[in-house]
Amino acid sequence: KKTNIAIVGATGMVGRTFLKVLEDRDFPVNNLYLFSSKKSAGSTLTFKGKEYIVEELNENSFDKDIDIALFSAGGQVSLKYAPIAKQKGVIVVDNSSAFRMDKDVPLVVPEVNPEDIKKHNGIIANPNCSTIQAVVALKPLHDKFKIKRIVYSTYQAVSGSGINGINDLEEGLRGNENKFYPHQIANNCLPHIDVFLENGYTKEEMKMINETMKILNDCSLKVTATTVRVPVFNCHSESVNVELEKPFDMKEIFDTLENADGVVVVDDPSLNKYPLASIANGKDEVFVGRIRRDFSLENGINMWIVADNIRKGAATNAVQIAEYILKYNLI
Ligand code: 2RA
Repeated sequence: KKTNIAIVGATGMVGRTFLKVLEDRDFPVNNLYLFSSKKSAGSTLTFKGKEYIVEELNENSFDKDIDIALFSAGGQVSLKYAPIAKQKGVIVVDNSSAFRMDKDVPLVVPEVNPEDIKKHNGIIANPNCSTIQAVVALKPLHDKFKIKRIVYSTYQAVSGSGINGINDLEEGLRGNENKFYPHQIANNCLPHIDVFLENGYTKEEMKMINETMKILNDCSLKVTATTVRVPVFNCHSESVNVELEKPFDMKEIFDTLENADGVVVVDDPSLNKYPLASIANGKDEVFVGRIRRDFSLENGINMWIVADNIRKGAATNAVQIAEYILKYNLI
């Protein structure tokens, strides 16, 4: 069904990738409206060979005939404009963290909990990139062996911070001062993504913990996280330790992951084969390897999970949600 799409934050890294993914997946776009801040308004972006002018976002932007609006312009823009769009009957897929933990806002990874899309009240939240790639691999294990506890250790690319992160790494590698990160990102791992909270964790770590429980719909899960910024331009890598309730043999674990929706297993140490950012870059799958038993637990495993944080971690996940909105005839 030909759909009228709006992109809010169209000139940002995720915004531009929304356009690319809509093209790659031949999403049935009818009218396309591009919105940005005043700073970027007036520029043009190309979609399917046609040029579109980026307009400045304002209160009347959603008076047009828009069916679905993809937002990726930061939490403040979402908090202000997503309710306006919703009020005009637009379904908002929001990539910011503004509404993710609202009880009446579904938090969705299509390979994990697509049915939750049907419960939307006008806004559907895209999870944090580092959470998305983890739950795609964890969901099939949870369904089959019931997860008891998860320990996340992430190695996150600078593209997660947008152009500021990329600039700091580029400049840092040239020996120039960083401007955005609190310390030099070149040749450093910064255990500091987003801001520190009273409990000693960062917002990024609490996002992974809280979002994992909501998406897997299981508040009995024990989850902890350490999220780290590393000098990699794109793709997040994650070491994930999982304690399962049920006993298993490793063949079952491999079979479960190899048959999991959205997962590609890359795992052959004898050939130095394991997931890498250079493999995941530009792709939409979640790459899983270094799959091995955790001998310190009764039923534990370790995994290494890598994905493109701008594509599957943000833009593609949101477009897949839009595809389900059509599939479920919600517009
Ligand atoms: C980051 N996950 O990597 C956060 C937001 N994209 O910075």
